[in-house]
Amino acid sequence: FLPDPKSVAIVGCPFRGGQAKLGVDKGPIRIVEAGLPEQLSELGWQVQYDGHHQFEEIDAENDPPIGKLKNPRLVSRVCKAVAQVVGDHAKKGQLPLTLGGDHSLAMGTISGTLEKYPDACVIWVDAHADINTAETTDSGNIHGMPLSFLLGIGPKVDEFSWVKPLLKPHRLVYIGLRDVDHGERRILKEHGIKAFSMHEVDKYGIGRVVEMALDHVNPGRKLPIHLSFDVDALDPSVAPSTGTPVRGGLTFREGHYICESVYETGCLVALDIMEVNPSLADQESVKQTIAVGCSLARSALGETLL
Ligand code: 5AB
Ligand code: MN
Ligand code: MN
Ligand code: MN
Repeated sequence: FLPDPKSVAIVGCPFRGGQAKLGVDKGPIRIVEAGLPEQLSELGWQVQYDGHHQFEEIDAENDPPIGKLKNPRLVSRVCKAVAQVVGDHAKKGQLPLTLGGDHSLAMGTISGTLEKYPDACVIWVDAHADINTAETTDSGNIHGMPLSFLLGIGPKVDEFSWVKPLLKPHRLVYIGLRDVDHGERRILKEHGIKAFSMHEVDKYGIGRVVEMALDHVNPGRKLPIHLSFDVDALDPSVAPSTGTPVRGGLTFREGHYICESVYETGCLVALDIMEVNPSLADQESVKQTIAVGCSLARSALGETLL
């Protein structure tokens, strides 16, 4: 899908409005400081990095909840801007690599991808399903909801009417789930959305799981792939610095294996590395989590083991 020479555009998104914890907005800054742009050039990619995305400030007083949704105007405005930037890079034949920031941003990144590639499929690697609706959410945190908007599930929220419900349930697959809310379970069942939880990873091994996941969303390996990777899919011993860690996650190798396998399909057109929060945990853990964010991105962009 991408013209030669391959070109990646790093979209740094220092944003935390989709959840309550401070610090996740520092994730992209630390990942770039750790040398990701240079590492990707070394892999042979042309790298465009124009600094981090600047988001206009909306202060909390001007952004009261809409129903249960917190910071709705801020999240909506930021995601809309991200959709534009990601879509523009994709249209230029570049692979947008978005660094989060919290996972509400994926409402923007996937909207941007679908603008250029309407038949793209989404591989969502996460401990959580991020598919709550305005009705089912308990927390009101929009980072737990982006997929419901992209799929057009749940009550319409005017503020988010710009999000086109272009994602079809059979074009979405999960890997790594282990903390799914009740309402979310019902939605997954009702819409027949395929999910490989940690139970399936244990049962079949990551090799079979990735193969089955790809067979489901991309049977002939002919469709473009958007890979959205929440680092909390990894076990907290591997990626400790994240806002909503859940034990029993993917090993270091399992996470990288997913990225390597997606690269091998030759179909990857967009990548998100989300939810790295350098303000959580001790300095050693922070360094480790940032390094994992970088190495996941390198694996998805073709760093080979041999
Ligand atoms: B993340 C929870 N389901 O809706 C909610 O980190 C957690 O982007 C969402 O996966 C976690 O608040 C969102 C309880
Ligand atoms: Mn998560
Ligand atoms: Mn997530
Ligand atoms: Mn999280």
